[in-house]
Amino acid sequence: MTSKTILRALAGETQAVPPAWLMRQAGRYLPEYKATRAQAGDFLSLCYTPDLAAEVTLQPIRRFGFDAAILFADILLVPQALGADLWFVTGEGPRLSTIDGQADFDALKPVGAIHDTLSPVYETVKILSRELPSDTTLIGFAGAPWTVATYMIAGRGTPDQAPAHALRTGNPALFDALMDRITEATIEYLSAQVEAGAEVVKLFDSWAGSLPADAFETYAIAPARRIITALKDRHPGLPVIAFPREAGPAYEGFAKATGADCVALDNSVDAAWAVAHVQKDGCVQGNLDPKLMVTGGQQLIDEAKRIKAAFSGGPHIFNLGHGITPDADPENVNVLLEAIRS
Ligand code: 1CP
Repeated sequence: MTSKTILRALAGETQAVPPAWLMRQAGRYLPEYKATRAQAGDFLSLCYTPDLAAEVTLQPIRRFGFDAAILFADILLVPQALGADLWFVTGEGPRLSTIDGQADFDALKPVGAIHDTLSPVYETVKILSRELPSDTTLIGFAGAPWTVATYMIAGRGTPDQAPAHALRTGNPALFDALMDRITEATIEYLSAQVEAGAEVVKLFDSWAGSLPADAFETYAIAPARRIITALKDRHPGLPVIAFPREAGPAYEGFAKATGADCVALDNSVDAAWAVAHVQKDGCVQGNLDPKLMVTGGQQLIDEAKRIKAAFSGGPHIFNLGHGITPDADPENVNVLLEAIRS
């Protein structure tokens, strides 16, 4: 049996102390991240410079001793590799060229071309698999097709994903062709990460919750199933974490329907409900409110202990319900880890 506690949880083992990592654990709440980012010049240069991307991935491991490291990259590198223009506006977020009609889709590159852009990411994975401590699990990741499509269609983050919904219902043939292209690219991208040394992969479907019930199967479940099936065919035994954020009642059955080994829960999900309806099928990850990493104090300790206790009867990976925010206090990470490890 492996000494890697994350792999043990993903294999279905119940552990007295759940292994822990945090979404966005490499990020702007850490002064050392800001320093390395400044050295890189901008966010995309950081993503595409393997030594620096590996450095920021390792920073939270050195500082806090998390049980997993997540590759430093972004879900929007795949659209860029497919030919979309991508840039980041400081203080605002990502901007991309949009997909408005057939001509924009026809201008995208074929799936086989993605490695030309993404090969530095695989180099980062190789560095990390050499340099990580032997008990730290390396997680690779990609965005799920629906979430990636929302950014490609709108050209930016949107509160309600309205442009993607308009294309989905107004021009389903074009929308489905785009979903297909992203799905196939995601399979090749994650497969290359695994070949480079990623031990687990995670699919981030951050906007799954905006899909109406009658579209959830087609655009959240089916693409995840296709990706997970293809990856497990090529890499037997590869553990996969799926994060259909804000899926609500559709969290139930998601692991079985997609083949995921673990479902990550956002912080709107009630733990008692999740134990009965999600953890019954296997490992769950989550789901502390990221705001507590800002406010800290006894409330952070109590909530961490409550979540640990709630999921203690089955396989559990401790995490937040969404990414840690730039205003979080790094000292609260120590408080959190002490609360769940003591
Ligand atoms: O200024 C900066 O330094 C950029 C902030 C930042 C960071 C640290 C962005 C821009 N991306 C990242 C890294 C990142 N993104 C990781 C690295 C590993 C880690 O977790 O430590 C990961 C896994 C992601 C995933 C990601 N990017 C998601 C899915 C998860 C989620 O948060 O819902 C999404 C939606 C993105 C797009 C994106 N990239 C960056 C921003 C600010 C956004 C959100 C944009 C928006 O919707 O407005």
